[in-house]
Amino acid sequence: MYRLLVLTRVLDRYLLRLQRMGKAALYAEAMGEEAAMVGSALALHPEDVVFPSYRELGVFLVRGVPVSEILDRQLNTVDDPLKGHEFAVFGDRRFNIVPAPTPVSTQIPMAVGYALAFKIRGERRLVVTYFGDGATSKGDFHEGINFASVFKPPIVFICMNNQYAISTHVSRQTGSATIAQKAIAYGLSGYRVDGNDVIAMYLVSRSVFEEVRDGGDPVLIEAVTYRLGAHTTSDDPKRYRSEEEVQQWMKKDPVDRMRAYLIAKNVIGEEDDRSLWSEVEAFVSAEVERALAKPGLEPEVIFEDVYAEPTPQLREQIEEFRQQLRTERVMRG
Ligand SMILES: Cc1ncc(C[n+]2csc(CCOP(=O)(O)OP(=O)(O)O)c2C)c(N)n1
Repeated sequence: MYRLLVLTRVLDRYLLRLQRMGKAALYAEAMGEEAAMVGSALALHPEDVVFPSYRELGVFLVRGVPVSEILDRQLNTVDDPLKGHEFAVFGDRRFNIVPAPTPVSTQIPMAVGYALAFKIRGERRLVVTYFGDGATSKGDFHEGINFASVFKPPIVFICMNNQYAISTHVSRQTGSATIAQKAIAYGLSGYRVDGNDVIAMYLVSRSVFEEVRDGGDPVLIEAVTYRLGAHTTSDDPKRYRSEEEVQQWMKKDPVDRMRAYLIAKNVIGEEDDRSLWSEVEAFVSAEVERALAKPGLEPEVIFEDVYAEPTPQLREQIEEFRQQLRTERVMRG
C-alpha cells in the first residue's frame, strides 16, 4: 500500500516536470489525493471496471498498468495505447479502465449503463466511477445516480472531494453540508471518508464493494481530500487560494501520514523508508529515460480508431492533412 503511494507520488512529480519541459501537452496532478486513489483501487478485483476522471493516476498503478505505458501515453510515444486521442491519463481494455472523457462528469451515466449490463447478464462484477466535487453540480451526476437508484446496477460512485473545481471552492459548489448526503435523496447510502487516510479508504471501499458485488444497492462514497498541486498544468492556484491553506493541508499529506504510521508501528524504519524512495525514484527515472528515447506518434494517427472504416469525408480530410504536412515539411526545409 505504501509502496503504491510512493510510486504514485514519484511518477506524478515526473509527469509534471515532463510537461514543464515541453514533452507532454497537459497534465492533471494527483498530488494530495493518492490515498483516496490507492486505498479504493486496492479493494477492486481485476474483472471490475473503472470509469475514472482525468486525475486517477494511483488507480491505474494499483490496477497494474506499467509505468512505461503511462509514460507512453503522456509523452505520446509511438506506443501510446490511445494514439494521442483524449486528455485521459490512461485507459485500456486490458486493465478494465475506460479512458476518461474530457467533459466533466460524462463518465457517470456511461458507468451506470455499463454496470446495468453486468446485472442483466448476471455477472458478479462491479463498476466504480470516480469524479470530482465539481462534477456533482452537473446533470450527468444526478441523472446517473437517479437511474442507478431505480435499476440498482452494481455501481459505486466515488466523489474525490479535493475541495476545488479549478478555482471554485466546494462551498460555492453546493448548499449541502456534505456530498455523501446527496445519496439520501436517491434512497441510497452515502459514506464520508477521510480520503487522506489510505487504510480508511481501503476498508470502507472493501466492505462497500463486497456488498455491491453481492447484489446490494449502489453506494456513494465521498473521499474528503485536497488537491495539493494545481488543477492542471494550465492553472495557477495562487490566484484563488492562500499559501496558508495549502500549508495546513500539507500537514495531512497522505503519503507522509502513512509513512508516520508505519514508522510509529515499527513496520518499517527510517532506513527502509529512504531506500524505498530511492529505489522507486531510480526505477521511474530509468523508465522516463526509456520513454524519452522513443519516437513520437505520426500525426496521421489522429484519424484512426474513430470509425472502424474511414468515411468518405474522413478520407478527404486525411488527404488534405497529409498535403498540409508535406507543405509544412517543405517550408521548414
Ligand atoms: C462540461 C465541462 N465543463 C467545463 C469543463 C472545464 N473543466 C475541466 S475540469 C473542471 C473542474 C472539475 O472539477 P471537479 O469535478 O471538482 O474535479 P477536479 O478537477 O477537482 O478533480 C472544469 C470546469 C469541462 N472539462 N467540461
